Amino acid sequence: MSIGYCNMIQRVFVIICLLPLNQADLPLVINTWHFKNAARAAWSTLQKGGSVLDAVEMGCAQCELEQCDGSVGFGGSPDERGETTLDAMIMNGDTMEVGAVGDLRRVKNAVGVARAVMEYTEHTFIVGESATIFAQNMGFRSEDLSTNKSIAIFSKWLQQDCQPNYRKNVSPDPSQSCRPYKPKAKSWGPKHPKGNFDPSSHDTIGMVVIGKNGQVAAATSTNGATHKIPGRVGDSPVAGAGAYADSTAGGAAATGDGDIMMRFLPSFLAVNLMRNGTQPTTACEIAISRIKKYYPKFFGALICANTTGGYGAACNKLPEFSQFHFMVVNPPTNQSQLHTVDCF
Ligand code: SD4
Repeated sequence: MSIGYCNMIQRVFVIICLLPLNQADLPLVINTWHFKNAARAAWSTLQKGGSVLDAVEMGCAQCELEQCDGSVGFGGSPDERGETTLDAMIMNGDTMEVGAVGDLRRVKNAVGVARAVMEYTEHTFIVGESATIFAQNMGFRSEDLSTNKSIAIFSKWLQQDCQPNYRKNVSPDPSQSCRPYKPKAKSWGPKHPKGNFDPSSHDTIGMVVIGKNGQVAAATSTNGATHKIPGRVGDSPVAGAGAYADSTAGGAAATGDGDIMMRFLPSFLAVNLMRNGTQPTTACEIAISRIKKYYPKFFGALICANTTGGYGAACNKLPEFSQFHFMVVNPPTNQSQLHTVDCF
């Protein structure tokens, strides 16, 4: 064998050794917060031969059933009228199809309805009462989403003069009084008020699943912001904001103050950065930094994963939010593991 030939073999060997461990690190399930059973549900769906779409749907549906942290599913985040309404989306990174519902009423399985929008219509996003009618027609059960807990949260809020709320520049003074409100003529308040999102009580599930061959799906489900104005839809069901999936790059999902975050499409931005080779953690950090520049006190976090099984997360540091937890399942352990990232 000539020396040249040996060198070539050596080089090929080195190159093979340096390649990312694609197959070894995939499939991958990653989701926001400590929602372990959601990660498990997605993983077991994959193990049973389900697609990445089935996995993200089942993962988020698990949280809807469990009412994860009271922020997902029925019986949480009553609005100004005391009603719980749901937002959810699902995205297929192979076909770039999206199904989403916003302000969904009286149907518990919001991510299931989002999937139905994707599978049974040419639309992307259906909202409000019409989304409920669509869901009923598709065979979803219609039921009251209120619970004793959501009724108690609402009553307490009424007793404390509707504090906190999301109104501004209205009279009577929304920081002291309930509605009805009217627009205030002059002397509007600060441009970027702190916001009413309480990090301790807002935990949307956002999930990304990467299949063995790098297929990407993403989904979200939430009951949104507590005491929101009726009809308010957050970032979670908006493609590119709440989540994004692209099988040529990766997936991302957000949690936090959706009213602010949706203005920056952080999930889209992070996926686009990963497409250009940026590592997942850095992609998440850049997307968070973009928002931070305008809203330094916003509450939010992002999870990112690429098609070779790399993953990461980032969050905006606040006095009451210094670390963000997320779940990961991948080989070789096949176990759901809690990860923690320090916010910056
Ligand atoms: C929303 N982003 O409706 C959701 C809420 C959330 O962690 O994620 N909380 O704005």
